[in-house]
Amino acid sequence: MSDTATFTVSGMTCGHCVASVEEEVSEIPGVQSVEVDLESGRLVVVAPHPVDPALVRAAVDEAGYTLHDAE
Ligand code: 9UX
Repeated sequence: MSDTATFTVSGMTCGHCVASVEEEVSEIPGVQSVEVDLESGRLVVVAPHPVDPALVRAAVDEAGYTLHDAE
């Protein structure tokens, strides 16, 4: 079993931005996979249990971008 959470990230403009977000979010304990789509800003986080959105927000902040709830 796993939980998938989807968010939107704003401020990314290049592949390095995407890599930074993926790296930071991947460091959240328990996270199994992270996918970021540059064009849409879609961030998909998969973990065994729901990840605290505050942790995702902090990780995205750390990378230098802004997290929004998925639309
Ligand atoms: Mo380069 Mo992407 O500064 O922000 S990593 S455009």
